[in-house]
Amino acid sequence: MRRFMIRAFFLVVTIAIGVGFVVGAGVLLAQPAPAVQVAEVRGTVQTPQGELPHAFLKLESYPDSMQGFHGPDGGAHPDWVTFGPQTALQVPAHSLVTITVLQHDGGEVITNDYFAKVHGTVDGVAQLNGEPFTQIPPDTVGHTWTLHGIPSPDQDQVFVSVPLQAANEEVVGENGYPVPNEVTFSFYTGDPGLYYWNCEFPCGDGTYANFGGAMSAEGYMAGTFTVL
Ligand SMILES: [Cu+2]
Repeated sequence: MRRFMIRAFFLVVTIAIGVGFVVGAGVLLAQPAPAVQVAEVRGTVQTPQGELPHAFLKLESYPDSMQGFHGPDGGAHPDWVTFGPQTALQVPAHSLVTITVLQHDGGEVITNDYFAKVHGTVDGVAQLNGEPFTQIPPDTVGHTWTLHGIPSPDQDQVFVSVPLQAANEEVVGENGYPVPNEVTFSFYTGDPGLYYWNCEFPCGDGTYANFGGAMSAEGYMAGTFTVL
């Protein structure tokens, strides 16, 4: 009888562990995209600062939140403009970072044409569909990708800003959104620190001259930039 009890005990434990594995695997597989996009390092690159790791990030910007980053039903704000798939970004310290943005949204006149110009990138240029540029007409800005610090004596100051040319809304792609403009730019990171990025085009709701809503919401037009 005792032997039977022991066997029964181990059988129950074995089944419990098995069920735990299946449930655990199911939970893992059901997870949405990771909350943080960690830059993919592809080798090193020779720079004036020496040989540095070359890290890549890929983002997209959309005129609404229905493309899947916020769930199939668009999440809490289906009509908000958004970046994705993540807005929390992580890159290595002392590296060359290259960001590519697929810009699927239309655009209008930007409030301050300073943000129609490229700032803080390698050689002060960015690429628009493969062509180098330093500025775009201020009335054709879709969004901007603008990285900045907060005043702090404890970390390097960083400022990078690149205008993302408005997509032609007359030319619609397979996913129902305008065919994107591909904007690519590179910049160097320094010591570790926590920075923030956002869009400087007034694409949010009416609060604060269209700088409300999505404009001030992490996960939409704003995010973190962790240098590790
Ligand atoms: Cu924007």
